[in-house]
Amino acid sequence: MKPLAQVWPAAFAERYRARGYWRGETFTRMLRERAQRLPDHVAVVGGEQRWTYAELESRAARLAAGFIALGFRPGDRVVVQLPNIPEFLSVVFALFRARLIPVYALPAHRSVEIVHFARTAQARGYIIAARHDGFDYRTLAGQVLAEVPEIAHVVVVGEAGPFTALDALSGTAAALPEDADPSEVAFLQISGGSTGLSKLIPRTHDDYIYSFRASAEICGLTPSSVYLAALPVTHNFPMSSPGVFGALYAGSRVVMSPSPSPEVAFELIAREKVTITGLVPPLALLWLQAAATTTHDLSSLEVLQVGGAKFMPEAARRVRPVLGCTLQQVFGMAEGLVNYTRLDDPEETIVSTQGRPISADDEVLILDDAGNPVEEGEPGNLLTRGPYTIRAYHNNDGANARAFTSDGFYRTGDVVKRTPEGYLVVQGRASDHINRAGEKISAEEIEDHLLSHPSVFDAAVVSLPDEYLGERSCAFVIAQGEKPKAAALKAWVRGRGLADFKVPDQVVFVDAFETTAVGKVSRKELRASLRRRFLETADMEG
Ligand code: OOB
Repeated sequence: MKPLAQVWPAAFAERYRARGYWRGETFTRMLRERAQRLPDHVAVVGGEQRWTYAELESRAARLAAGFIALGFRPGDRVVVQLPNIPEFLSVVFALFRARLIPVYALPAHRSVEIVHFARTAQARGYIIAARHDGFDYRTLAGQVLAEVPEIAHVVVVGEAGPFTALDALSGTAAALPEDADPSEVAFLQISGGSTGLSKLIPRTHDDYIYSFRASAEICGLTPSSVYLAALPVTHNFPMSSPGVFGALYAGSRVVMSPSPSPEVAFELIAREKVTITGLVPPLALLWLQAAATTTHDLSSLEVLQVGGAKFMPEAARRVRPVLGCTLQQVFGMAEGLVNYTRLDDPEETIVSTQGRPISADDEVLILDDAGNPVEEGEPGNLLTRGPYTIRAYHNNDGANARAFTSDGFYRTGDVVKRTPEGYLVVQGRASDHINRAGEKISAEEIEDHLLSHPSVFDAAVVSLPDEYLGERSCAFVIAQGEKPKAAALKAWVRGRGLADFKVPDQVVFVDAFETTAVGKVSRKELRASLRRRFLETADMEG
C-alpha cells in the first residue's frame, strides 16, 4: 500500500520546518539514537519485565523482521489493541521499523468499534493481548475476523490459541525496508467520536514527534524522570502529552500500570519512584481521597497532570496540599492542539485554567456562532490550526467538510474563553457528545443502537452532570408496544458489541418528544430541552 498522506500546504510545512518544529526525526531513528546513547538505562518497566533502551530497540528490530516474514508489507495497517504492558512499546516500534501503520484502539473497545476501525483503515492485521481485566480478546478477534476477513493475521501477546503468538515472531530473519520519510503518516489515532462513529486521525512522524518533544520539555522530563502510564496508553494523552513517547524521547523511564486505581498505582509510584503521571478528573478525585490514608510513600511524585475533561477548581486546589506535588492541567485532543499550565505558573493559573498551547505557532480562534471573533475574554467556539493539528481525517469527506474550515482550521467543538495571559478556560462545548470521565460518547451513535430495539420508537441521549464521572449518559426513550425494562435496554446496547462505557448510565421513559409548530425540532435542540426539563424537575424534587 502506498504511504498515507496528511498534507499541510507547502507554505505552512516550510514555516514549521524553518522554525525547527519539524526536524525530520522518525520513531525508528529516535529509538536507535536513545539505545546508542543510553543503552543500559531502563526504558520500560511492567509486570515482571524491565527492559533497557538497548533491549527495547533489539526487541523491536527482531519483531519488525518477524512482521515482514509473516507477510505484512510496508504501508499495511494494523489495529493495535493492547493494555499497558511493555510489549505495547516493542510492538509499535517494530511496526514503525517495518513501515506498518498502527491503528490505535482502546482496551475497552468491542466488536462494533474494532470492525469499524479495521474496515475504515483497511487493516490487514490485529494485535491483542490474550486476556486483560477479565476479558478474553481472542474471542473478540474471532468475532472481528468473521466480519472483516481481509485481516490476514491476528497476533497475540500471551497464549495465542488459534492465532499467531507474538513470541513466535521474534526468531525470523527478514530484510527490513528503508526508514520512513518523516512527513509520512506514522499511525492512525482515533477521535473522541463527537458525531457517530470514531474517525481516524492520521499523524505524521514530523508533527507527532514535535508535539511530544515539546511536551517533554514543558513537563521538564530528563533521563532521571519516571513516567507512570496509568491511563490506557493507546489514548493520546498518556501516549504523547508527554506520555510514554515523550518520556522515551527524554530518555526517561516508563512504568506501565495495568490499572489506574490507587491500589495498583500507589505501589508502583513508591517502588519505582515515579515523578510524573497523568489522570482524568474522576481518577484524580479517587487518588486525592486514597492518598489521605495510604501507607505508600508518594513523595517522589513531582507533577500530577489532569486532563481529558474539565477539572473543577475546588478539586484542583487540593492537589498540592494533599499530594505534595504540582498540578498540571492538560486540555488536548487527538486531532492535535494540546494546552498545558506550566509548572512554574502561579497557583491560581494552575487551578483555574486549562493551560495555554504548546507552540507559538498554534493559531487559536474564538468565534461566535456567526463566525466572528468574540470580545477578548468572552466565551466562543474554539478553532485551531498549527504544526501538529491535522488538516483532515482519514478517508472521510463528510466529516472533513464539517470539521475543517476552508483555510484549514479545525473546529474543536469546545467552547472556551481566553484570559489576558493567553490561557484557555473550557466553558463547555457546542457538539453533542458525552464526556464520561474523559471517554467521549457520541449521542448519535448510541441513539442508533437504541433504535434497533423493537420496542424503541425514538431515543435521545444526553449528558447529565455527575458528581463522580463529571458527566453521565442518560437515554430518553419513547417505547412502542410493550415497554421494556431499563436494564433490558442497557443489556441490548451492550449486546450489540459496544465498549462498556457507551452503555447508557440511566434510561428515562417519556411519552413524547417536543415538536414545534413547523415540525420536528433538531436533535440538538431536542437533547438540550430534554436535559433542561430533566434537571429542572430533579431540582424541584430535590
Ligand atoms: C483528550 O483527547 P480526546 O481526543 O479524547 O478528546 C478531546 C476533547 C476536547 O475537545 C475537549 O472536549 C475534551 O476532550 N477535553 C477537555 C480537557 N481535555 C480534553 N475538556 C475540559 N478540560 C480539559 N482539560 O482528551 C486529550 C488529548 C491529549 C491530552 C489531553 C487530553
